[in-house]
Amino acid sequence: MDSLLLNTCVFLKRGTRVVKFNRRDAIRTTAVATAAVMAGKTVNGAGNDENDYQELCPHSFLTEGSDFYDVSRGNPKPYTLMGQQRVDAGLTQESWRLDITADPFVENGVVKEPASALKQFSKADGNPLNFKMLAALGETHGVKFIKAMQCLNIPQPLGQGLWEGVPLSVVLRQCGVLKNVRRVYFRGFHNNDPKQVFQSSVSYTQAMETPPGELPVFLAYRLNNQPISLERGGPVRMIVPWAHGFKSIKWLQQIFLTNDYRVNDTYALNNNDPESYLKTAAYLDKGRTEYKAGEPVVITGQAINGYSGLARVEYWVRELVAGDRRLEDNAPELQNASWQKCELADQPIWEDVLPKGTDPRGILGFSQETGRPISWPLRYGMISFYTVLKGLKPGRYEIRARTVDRNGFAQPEPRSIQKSGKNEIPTRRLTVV
Ligand SMILES: Nc1nc2c(c(=O)[nH]1)N[C@H]1C(S)=C(S)[C@@H](COP(=O)(O)O)O[C@H]1N2
Ligand SMILES: [Mo]
Repeated sequence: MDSLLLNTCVFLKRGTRVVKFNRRDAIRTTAVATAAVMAGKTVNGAGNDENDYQELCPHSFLTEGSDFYDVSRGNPKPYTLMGQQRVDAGLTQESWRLDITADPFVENGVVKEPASALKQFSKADGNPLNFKMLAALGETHGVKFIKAMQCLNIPQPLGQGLWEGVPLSVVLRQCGVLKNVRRVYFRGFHNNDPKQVFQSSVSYTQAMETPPGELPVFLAYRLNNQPISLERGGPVRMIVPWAHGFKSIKWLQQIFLTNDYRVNDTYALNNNDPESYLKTAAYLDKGRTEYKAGEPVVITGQAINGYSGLARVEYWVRELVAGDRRLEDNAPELQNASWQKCELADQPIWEDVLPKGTDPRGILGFSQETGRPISWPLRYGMISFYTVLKGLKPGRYEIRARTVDRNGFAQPEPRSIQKSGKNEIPTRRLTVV
């Protein structure tokens, strides 16, 4: 199995030797570890038995394209098209074409002047941008970085990839002088059906002026060092680093420059906040629901390092007694509970988790000198967390986890409104018998 599938934090100490597993091994090891734990042994190298290990981070660091949780509209979904239909839809590298056009839109009292671009690209005019042109820009201006994909509406990260492509600013510069452009829209292939259009946007400044140390919006054509599969939005997909998934438009075929400053992202029509940034939040893994007394209970999950950064992940064990109510996230019991710190996964051994031949010094967010990330966890990436509970008496329990961001806000705050990022406090229920 290829090195891509190596997990991040299954570096379980076996004496002084670090043992690494690929995912298939990890599944097997989980069984071994569970058996070890069931036998009442200790975990995480803290014990005196050198052969004990426990699976504390059951996630591969990079997610294979086919393993992402898929969130796709369209009927039929573009990736179900085969053969000639796929070519006709422009969904192969050879047939892919990109329009970049200016919107003539004006509206009395709202938008005074139409947007314009010195040069436009379009299929209609016989001069669209093609894959070769994009790849040529990538040779001199290419960027790559690691980003977690997370749907604003789903309480579980979709996956994390090493994305590679060309900054939107570089592509837009091919248009020469732009006038009256306040927003940049992108659309994918949607069966040529206006009702199916799913569009998203960034402001002109967000497209053109990446602050130092920040990550640019870009047109991606590689994922984990492979062409992006059609299922993952290839041949070319937009990636908006700081945003939830709905800004990262798949099957990209149109860029649309407009002077309409309003954020008319399709996602907003379902009451989602189109200007929300990736939310710092913890998501608990599912796990066993029953344990024997004396058996350690392993709690694992993943946290997104969102816009406001991640200070720590915490957990709270609530013992349930007869008559206990269901607690809302803002219940005083929760707010006054004694939250404890979870362990965060260490950095992986980069050469083991990156695709073969990837020089980490060339990844944005990594030092060009040392090849180590400038921050850990990675900006807009995710990190595994875990804790091992010991000595739980027989009873029923609820385990909760939450992040605390760099501003001191504990999840779900400051966004109690779930339409700006699904980040309720996750809860796992279990019984000790
Ligand atoms: N063209 C297009 N792009 C799209 C979507 C879509 O339905 N059509 N879904 C968006 C949403 S809501 C999310 S969360 C992400 C999901 O990306 P994934 O399927 O690669 O995990 O893609 C985004 N890009
Ligand atoms: Mo989404």
